[in-house]
Amino acid sequence: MSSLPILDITAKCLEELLAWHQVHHPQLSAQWQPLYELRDRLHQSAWHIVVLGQVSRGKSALLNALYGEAIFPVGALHGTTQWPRTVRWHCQDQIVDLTDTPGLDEVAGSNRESMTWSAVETADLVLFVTQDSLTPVEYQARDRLNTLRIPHKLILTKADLYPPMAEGIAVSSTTGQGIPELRQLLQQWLQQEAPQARALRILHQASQVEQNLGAALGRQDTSAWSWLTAQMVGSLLLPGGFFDVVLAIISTLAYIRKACQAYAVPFPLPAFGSLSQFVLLWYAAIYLSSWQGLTFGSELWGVNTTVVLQGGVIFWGYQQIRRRLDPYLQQGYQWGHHGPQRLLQQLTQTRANVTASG
Ligand SMILES: Nc1nc2c(ncn2[C@@H]2O[C@H](COP(=O)(O)OP(=O)(O)OP(=O)(O)O)[C@@H](O)[C@H]2O)c(=O)[nH]1
Ligand SMILES: [Mg+2]
Repeated sequence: MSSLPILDITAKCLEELLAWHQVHHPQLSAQWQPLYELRDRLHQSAWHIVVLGQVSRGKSALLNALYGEAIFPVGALHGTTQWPRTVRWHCQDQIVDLTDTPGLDEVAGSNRESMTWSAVETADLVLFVTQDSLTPVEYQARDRLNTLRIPHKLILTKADLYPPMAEGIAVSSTTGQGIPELRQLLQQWLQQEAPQARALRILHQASQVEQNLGAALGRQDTSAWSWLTAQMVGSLLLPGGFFDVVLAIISTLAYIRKACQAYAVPFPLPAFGSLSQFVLLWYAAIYLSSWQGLTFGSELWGVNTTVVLQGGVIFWGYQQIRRRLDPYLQQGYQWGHHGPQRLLQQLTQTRANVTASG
């Protein structure tokens, strides 16, 4: 892997991806526009730390304790914080945007909860605040953080009132217990882990954008039906099995080429070898299905059985080709040298190696 700083490598990956989409997928720009926002987030100089938790857990009081001043309103009543608010904080030599958020479980607070999750979406680190044990709502929120791959630290507030849990960092905003240690821990995390965490998180989001785009490309590519129809009609008109197979070869190659163009992956695909085994068998089936001796006489209840059999074989073949082709198209598109998935895989692997050797 290159020695460029990790955020620069990631930014380069997104730049290449954007350039690629501008050329190949201008018609689907709405799908890949979010990549611009992700690229801009990579370059932000301030780290974004967001507090998350149920109402009255002491989220605002915790941020005040970290900041060293009472800047966020604190209150005994549920729902003191009603919308996210961000304050710039200097954690020694690191610049941080600290965001306070409304609680997760407010009565009739779904709007506030969605504001909270929007803030969390752009976080580099989440301080997940609880007290003495996790409630079902908190388990759900933690699962969601894990699914979104958002780095988080479990903070047990009100340590002056509650016994500590087995996991988590115990602090008290009232007595100041554990606050200097938490500041120290955050500073260390920002210095050592934040760049990689941001890069991985943004690549994960970028690969989701890519997946949605891949699905949109798949929906847009309806060329299989036109080639299928062309081949069916051609087979009806052409005299025998040999010509049917020639027609099948032409139409499948044209169809696969068209699908590759739609996904902007190279043709022929590297996976063409394994697909070709199926296609060869299918050509044989088309040839045999045109052979009168295989069918039960040429007419059954007034219907030409050769036509029905051959039509069925062609239809089935197209379905199978599409089924076999889709993963390769998606994979080639997703994991190609422009793909964030590939970089994500490399970075995760590098991290695993570093952890193993350390
Ligand atoms: N004893 C003790 N009380 C605390 C501590 N932290 C917060 N509190 C109290 O807990 C109550 C809620 O604190 P907040 O910081 O407003 O809680 P919040 O999670 O921001 O609440 P919402 O904004 O309503 O979601 C207030 O009465 C605080 O004084 C603590 O460490 N120890
Ligand atoms: Mg609050």
